[in-house]
Amino acid sequence: MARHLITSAIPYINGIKHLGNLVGSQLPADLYARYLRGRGHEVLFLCATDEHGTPAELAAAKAGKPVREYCAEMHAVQADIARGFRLSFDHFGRSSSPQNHRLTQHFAGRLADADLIREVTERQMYSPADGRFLPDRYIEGTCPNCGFDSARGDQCDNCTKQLDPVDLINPHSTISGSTDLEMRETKHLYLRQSAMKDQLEAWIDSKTDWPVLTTSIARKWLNDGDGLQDRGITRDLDWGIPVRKGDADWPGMEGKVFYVWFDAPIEYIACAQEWVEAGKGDDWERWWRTDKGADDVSYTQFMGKDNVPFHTLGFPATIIGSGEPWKLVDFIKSFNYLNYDGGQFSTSRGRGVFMDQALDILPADYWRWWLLSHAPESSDAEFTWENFQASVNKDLADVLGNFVSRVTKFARSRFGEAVPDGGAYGPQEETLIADLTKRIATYQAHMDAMEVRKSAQELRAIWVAGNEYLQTAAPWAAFKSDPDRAAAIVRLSLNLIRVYAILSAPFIPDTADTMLNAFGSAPDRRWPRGTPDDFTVLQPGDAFSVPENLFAKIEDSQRADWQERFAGTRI
Ligand code: B3M
Ligand code: ZN
Repeated sequence: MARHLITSAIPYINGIKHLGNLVGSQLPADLYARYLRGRGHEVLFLCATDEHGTPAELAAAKAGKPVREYCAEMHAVQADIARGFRLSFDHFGRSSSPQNHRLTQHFAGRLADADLIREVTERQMYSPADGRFLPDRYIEGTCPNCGFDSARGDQCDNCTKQLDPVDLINPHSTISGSTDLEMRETKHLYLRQSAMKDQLEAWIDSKTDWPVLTTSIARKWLNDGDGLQDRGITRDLDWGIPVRKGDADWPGMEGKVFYVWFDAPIEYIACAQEWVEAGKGDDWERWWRTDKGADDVSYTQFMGKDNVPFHTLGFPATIIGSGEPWKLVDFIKSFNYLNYDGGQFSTSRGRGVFMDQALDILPADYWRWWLLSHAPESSDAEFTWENFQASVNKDLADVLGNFVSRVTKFARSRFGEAVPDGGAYGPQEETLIADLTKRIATYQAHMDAMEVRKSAQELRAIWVAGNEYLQTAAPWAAFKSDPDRAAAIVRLSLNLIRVYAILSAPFIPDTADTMLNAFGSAPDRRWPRGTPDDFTVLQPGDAFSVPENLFAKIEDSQRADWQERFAGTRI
């Protein structure tokens, strides 16, 4: 038994996530967490909402709510949807928690003491009417390139040109509308990542087993142009973690907050503290402090590829730079993008299927299966309704659902609702068991390596093996001439349902529960190895019931209906 710390990239608070977000971090992290728990390991699986930054402030303003209230509400909404998808977080925290405030300020203090932070004086737009410096996105004006009249300070949405607020013609504050803007000097903090380049590079070089997608992105940032750049870690916003040096004020930094990407990864640690505070655990340090036992922990992070630089360089710079014995990540599993029906999923444009909408139309397991079995691992992947319908109908309904239904219904009709006896298993069963022993070992190897698609393929092959066995053994035919033989086949097949339930639970947890519940309230959930003893767990005489149909097929009319409903943009 080992200890595994698992974190998923923490989703932004500003709105409900789409299926592309889900499959890029939270869902595969959940798959891995459930698998490791199933194997009997000790797991701490953490996620949270990422609540700071301009997007949170803007979304709250759009919703007409104070940002604190907006974040609390959206956190509850996201937590509820996460439960709906059966994401089995041990804690779903908040980056705005007091724990994260303290810890972020603590790290900043340590980095300053280690001379890894420098103060930079910059000239920035100041709005006397608003009484504050304005971040780029809070300034709008006419684009000097195309003449579009509401270009943002950082970019023109019309011609996509990257802009600087000073480039804008007739700039104004989006808060007050004031055009009385002036350039003033202000100070910001920069994390001296450049001073840590060699250390970070050596660390990345030591990760020879990491996916190329992860290390190539890190190396690009380490060696692009002038090499690793120092990074601004403060912003002029109201909402965020106030800039302090540990417990002390930071002269000149009054009214500023830390940049969201500085405090968000620190929430991984703070979240473990929140977990303890919530009474769900009693010791967070044994997960996070290498001087308190975390040396034995294997730590895996899950994220989309756009998050990789912050996790391979930014956060490690914070951890290493602190000079304290914090746990560093052992493995980063990153994902490409999932596209939607010929284009991109887009939160800002409301394009695609969002998590709440998905659950409105079908149970979580349908989505979990499709998304995981099509995870964008080696390249970007695409969701189409045709493909979704085909996978659900073939894999779930025809293969797994059909097996369970045929076995239990046949068993009940011939032998009643108890496992029949029928004596010893024969050569057909031995062949099947030998095949399953191999396949389960392969499945485990893929799961251990977090090869999500390959794991799904092998699991499906394991389901197929059962169907093929049933087809050849043909208990309905045997029943006429040799009822004992039919009973033995049924006994094996009922045991196989239990084995399938446990193996499939990481992918389709609700269905797995339904399958296991067919055998009473407390069936043995020990992870199977596919050896003969797995097929004697359910004994002759043990009661079972016929579960309800596990999966309903998606009809062409439903598919067409959804295709149309989700063709446009979310309002
Ligand atoms: N919230 C970006 C994202 O959701 C960001 C991840 C933070 S992980 C510390 O893709
Ligand atoms: Zn423009």
